[in-house]
Amino acid sequence: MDGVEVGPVLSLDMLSADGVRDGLGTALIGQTVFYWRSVGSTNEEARRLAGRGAPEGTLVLADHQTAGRGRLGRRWEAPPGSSLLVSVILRPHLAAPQIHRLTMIAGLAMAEAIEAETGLSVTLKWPNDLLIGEAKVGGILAEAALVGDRVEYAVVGLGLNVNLDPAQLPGPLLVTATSLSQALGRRVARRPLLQTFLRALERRYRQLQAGVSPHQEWVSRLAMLGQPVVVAVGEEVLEGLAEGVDEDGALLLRLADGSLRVVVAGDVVSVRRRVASLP
Ligand code: BT5
Repeated sequence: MDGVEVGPVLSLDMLSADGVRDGLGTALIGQTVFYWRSVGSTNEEARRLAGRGAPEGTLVLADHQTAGRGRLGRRWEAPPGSSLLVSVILRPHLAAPQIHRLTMIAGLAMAEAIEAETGLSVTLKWPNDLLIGEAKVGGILAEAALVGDRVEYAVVGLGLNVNLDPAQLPGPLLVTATSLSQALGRRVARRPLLQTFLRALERRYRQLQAGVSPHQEWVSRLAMLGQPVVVAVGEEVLEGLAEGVDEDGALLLRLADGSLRVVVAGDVVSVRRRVASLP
């Protein structure tokens, strides 16, 4: 036979608007799907669509981004076809400071989906990373348009390294990043994983809208609580004990002078290992 045989794994890996809707079984998330082979940023597209009145639950999906974004203007890197690059438009009943709850439910939903589809264990790293072991496998970027103190709409973007070798990523990410295929030693079909994620996200979003807080479950998945950490907050570098996180996702950091610092946004740059002293 000439040509490349499209085996079951390969065809389930292919993304399309119809393919994602097929057998999805949600009532809200993914009822409207926009798919691009290549786009600037799915979050940018979702914001544009939301501003023009796109319905809640609209999903924006791409196989490649030319300007994929992380927080604070950072880049999200993904070779074409290697990843899940998705953004969901939501119109939650939340006050502005509660927006991080969307990052919590997206992280929990994706962790649950990865575990169900692959058996891999996933932890979450404050404020918005998904980890396998100590390496970053995915990240979440939740953005909101505000009217006063209320969220008019939110876009929850998620990038997940599915089938990639971290050596394909720029320099330093070789050591800090991983992918599902690297952790498993085999490729993973993206479509079933995406559908499982969307179902989990819908369930968790409905609970959130009904007033159920994801905080406790999020805390139980966080990688570094109770440990000494180094946190970058803009130009400032803070060292302390990661004592907890509050309901809105801020990190509670106990500093060396005994005071408690509430860190609303920042990055944990390292987790200090305790070195057991020798007798
Ligand atoms: C994030 O930001 O981790 C959120 C990433 C969200 C990306 C999705 S993709 C779909 C949607 N559309 C978008 O335009 N964005 C969202 P942050 O915590 O700021 O982390 C960014 C940092 O992660 C970068 O500065 C790199 O160090 C690292 N990084 C970039 N690409 C990576 C990758 N593929 N795997 C692991 N780490 C990566």
